[in-house]
Amino acid sequence: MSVSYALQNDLGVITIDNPPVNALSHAVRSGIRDAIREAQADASTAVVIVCEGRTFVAGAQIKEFGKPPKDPWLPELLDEVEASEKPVIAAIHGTALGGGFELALASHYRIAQSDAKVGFPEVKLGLLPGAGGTQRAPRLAGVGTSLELITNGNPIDVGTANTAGLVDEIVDGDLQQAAFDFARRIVAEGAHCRKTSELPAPEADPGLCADYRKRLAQRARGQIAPQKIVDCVEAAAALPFPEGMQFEREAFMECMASPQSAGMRHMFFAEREAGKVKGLSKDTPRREVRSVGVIGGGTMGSGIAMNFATAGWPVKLLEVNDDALGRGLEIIARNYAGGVKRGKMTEEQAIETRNRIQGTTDYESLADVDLVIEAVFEDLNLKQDIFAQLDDVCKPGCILATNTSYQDVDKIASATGRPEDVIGLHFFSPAHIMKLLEVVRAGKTADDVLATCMDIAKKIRKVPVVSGVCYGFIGNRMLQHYGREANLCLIEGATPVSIDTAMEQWGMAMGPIRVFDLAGIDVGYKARQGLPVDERGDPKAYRIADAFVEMGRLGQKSGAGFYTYDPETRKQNFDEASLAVIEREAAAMGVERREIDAGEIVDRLIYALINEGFRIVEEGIAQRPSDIDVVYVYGYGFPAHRGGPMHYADAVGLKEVLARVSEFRERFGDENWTPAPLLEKLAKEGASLADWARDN
Ligand code: 3H9
Repeated sequence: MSVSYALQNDLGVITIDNPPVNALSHAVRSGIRDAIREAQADASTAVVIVCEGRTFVAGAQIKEFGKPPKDPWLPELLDEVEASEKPVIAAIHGTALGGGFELALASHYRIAQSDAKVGFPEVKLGLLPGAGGTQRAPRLAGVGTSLELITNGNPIDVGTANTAGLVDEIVDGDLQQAAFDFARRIVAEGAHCRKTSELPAPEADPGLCADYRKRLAQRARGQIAPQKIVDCVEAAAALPFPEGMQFEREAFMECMASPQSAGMRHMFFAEREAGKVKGLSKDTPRREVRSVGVIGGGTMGSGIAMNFATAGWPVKLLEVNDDALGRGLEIIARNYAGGVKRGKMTEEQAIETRNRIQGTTDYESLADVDLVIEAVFEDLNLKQDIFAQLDDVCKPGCILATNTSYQDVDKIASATGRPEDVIGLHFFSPAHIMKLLEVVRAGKTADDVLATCMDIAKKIRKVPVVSGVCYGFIGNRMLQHYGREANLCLIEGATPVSIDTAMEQWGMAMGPIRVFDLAGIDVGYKARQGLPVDERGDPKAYRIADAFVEMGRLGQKSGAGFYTYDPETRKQNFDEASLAVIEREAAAMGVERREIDAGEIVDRLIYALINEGFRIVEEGIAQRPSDIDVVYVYGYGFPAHRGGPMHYADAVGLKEVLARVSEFRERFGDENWTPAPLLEKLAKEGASLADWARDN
């Protein structure tokens, strides 16, 4: 039984016990309704709602979304809770989220443990609170607080909630006892059922609502739910409660039916699924990691070191000499100072955290660490030399990780006498901020090394995704195809502005040409120079970039790349000179430039990404299609509301994807556009990737 009811002396106690997070499944909703009804008829003077396990109700049961609704529907259930003739007290511990917080707001009083949190994360699922949250919260906390709470989706601590009027009392110690005492006290004081819905409507604030609409249009570009949340909160001030509820319900249903929410709900489960390694049992032993070494104090190594120091680990940062080490420590100090400035930590915390990172130039000092991560530049010989040295100095059982983006982790492992201890941990720049961590399982990586690294990833607040070994792993291997199409569109007739605008309007956080400039176009140039000409690929896909590099336009860092950048403001500009270079290179390659519309740009870039994604799935480089979605949303700025590239392919329909890929093959040739066999197979069978993933 997920909900039980008991009359305990003078109090009715509803206990919700639906692990892991007490989600409001159909059984829980029915159980609460039955319990509330029973309480009306018995000798109880008040009703207390408590939860077993680690948390109060964390929201609706997301897995039931998209299925036919079953009575009682949450809004009606909460109306019934609020209509109770005996005071209802919600006793909150852990997190009261979404529908769970709505249950608390429909209760007449809220009492919470001091470390509990409350909030409305619905917006992160492409939804809005659909059981009165947008109507009740503003009546308690006002329009401004509610707008912020509901549109950003992050939970707040109960202290803040108490100040805002959303929680009545905070307790330390035994919550249930405190809730019973509270209930008896209010009954003794003659307190009545305080109905949030009967509170006066909050004061309207059209200026603030307009401001939010504008900000959200930028911050959550293209997303429906945030705008609808503003509409609903505005309605709370303008309409009587029942009509406000009706307004909220219609907005909720619209969001629920949208592909955006389907994409974001997919991402919620994809992120949690990615942390599970197929074939690795939950009780795989872990290695103890008490200290960490990082080799390389460049931007990447410094960011990696920060992750561990911030999570509390002592870190040794190794560089080749004192100058390089000084520069690395300087980057770290600057980043932490930035954190203090942005209010992320106090000055003291920054100093304490920074002090966990110790510089060294001596490999011997890595003798006692439990995990080493190498983050030097992409040169296989250099990496192999480093791993041979690590093999000499590191203690047995130390995990030896490489942050390589492209190199063969098996070859790096072969430089040691203990390949089972070697793994890839591929961070994304800036490493102390980006959430994604590709965990590269090499041919001989031991299970306990992999399991330990998956745990560590979560402790440093990353989202880990396991990848097999191949050139570029999951993310960068796919990116090559996306980047190639961006470059080809450029030479064939598009401009940096038209490409970036098309991709950003479609939802990418940053257009590809801007990304090239940000990363530095000399990086690819140097890599190509190291290859024989016939291994560099189609020159049309890199001739323009090479021309810019040869002019000294390396990207943002040199003040110009595809774009120019104002030295003072860093404002990006696209100038005639840049266009002239593009036109000149196109002419030199014999390409007649043409108008390319946004639809073609988007489809070529995204379908190139997807087609390679199918190969990665088929080869088993990714464990499952949804892992690729996690890589792209958390590592490459792919819009979460499109659910990642592989979910997007399913949403479009694989038949249609195949048709478009085949059309591009006709127009642009086999080399870049031969459909992946798995795409062809599933499209012809009328199946989806999600179907395939269920069976594989
Ligand atoms: C809503 O409420 C709409 C209403 O306004 C209106 C309705 C009409 N449903 O995250 P974890 C699973 S929308 C189903 O790893 P943690 C999760 O998949 C909802 N399953 O734990 C995982 O399963 P598995 C608004 C859920 O300790 C397991 O629980 N609420 C749900 O790191 C553990 O989860 C939210 O969006 C759910 N609602 O974090 C809250 N929640 O073990 C979403 C979790 O098989 N949840 N699961 O992989 C969270 O934010 C976190 O789970 C929480 C715990 C903070 C609670």
